[in-house]
Amino acid sequence: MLIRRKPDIPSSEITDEKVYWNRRAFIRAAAGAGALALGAPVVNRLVAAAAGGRRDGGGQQGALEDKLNTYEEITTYNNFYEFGTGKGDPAKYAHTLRPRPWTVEVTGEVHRPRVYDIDELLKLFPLEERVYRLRCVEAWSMVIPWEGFPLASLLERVEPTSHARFVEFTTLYDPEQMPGQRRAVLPWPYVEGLRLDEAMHPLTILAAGLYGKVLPNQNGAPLRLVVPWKYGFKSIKSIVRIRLVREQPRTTWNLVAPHEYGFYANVNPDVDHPRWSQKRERRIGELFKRPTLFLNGYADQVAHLYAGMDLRKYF
Ligand SMILES: Nc1nc2c(c(=O)[nH]1)N[C@H]1C(S)=C(S)[C@@H](COP(=O)(O)O)O[C@H]1N2
Ligand SMILES: [Mo]
Repeated sequence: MLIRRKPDIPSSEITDEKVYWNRRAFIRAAAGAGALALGAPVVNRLVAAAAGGRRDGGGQQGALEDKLNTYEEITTYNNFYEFGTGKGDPAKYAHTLRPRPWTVEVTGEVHRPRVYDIDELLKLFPLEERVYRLRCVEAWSMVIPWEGFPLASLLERVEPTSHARFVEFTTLYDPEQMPGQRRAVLPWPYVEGLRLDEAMHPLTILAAGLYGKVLPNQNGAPLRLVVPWKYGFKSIKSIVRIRLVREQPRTTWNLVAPHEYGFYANVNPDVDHPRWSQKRERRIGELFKRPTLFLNGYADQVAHLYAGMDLRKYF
């Protein structure tokens, strides 16, 4: 079972997040702004089952038991180097990003390449809520209620050719909107990639909102990738191009430090980062570190994608 429907989360988990429950208001507001989910009568509450509460997986815990991080935590502590390298920088500086108007080009090895206006795109695919863990390679983590749709829905629509084997993603390049790009801290624009089967997996989503609100700039507005079993850096933000390709694409962090950041970047407590351990993580908001779960707790759903691969070599 890939995705578990969870109708009720105890309100004690989210008492300070009243707006989160105001689903109808969210949809109305989004429709009014022409921003999100027109034609989506219901936003489904879907929760990734993870290795959820199973007693066999060596004490693995699922996202179902995990407490959500607060809206404040999720939107004020993260990485988005286009706005600076500090964890507080995106929240401080991302106001210069203009997420409308915005286009997303879907191109490459596809039969129906297209440039989508973001609002047009969001009318095509109803948003669902997905509660996913995010595990940063720097050994901190959060639990985030995203609003998004499966990347597979978009890819199916453009009809990949038989040559398509990988998907390349590109972030906006515009130093005026993204002042961090004026400094060569990373090669710009930020790029990422997935194998086609990873991209087509139902856990892989494009997110346009969180906590029932339109995605804040600092979290990758207007559209960003979320791949919950991989380190956070795979989840590229503010996407302008999705290209299906024959060869494994280059990825920003792999270009910068290939011995530290691989193409796969699967969350793996057994493969340490050369400069620190990946065995444990600090859940933002918690005092004590907790053990990191293989594939971030999503092994039941995605381990088959890596059957027979040496995950120390393909890290
Ligand atoms: N374009 C772009 N996307 C990016 C990054 C970035 O610097 N630029 N940082 C990545 C990293 S390292 C992490 S951990 C996540 C963190 O952001 P989130 O908490 O909003 O998911 O975004 C990822 N996506
Ligand atoms: Mo990260």
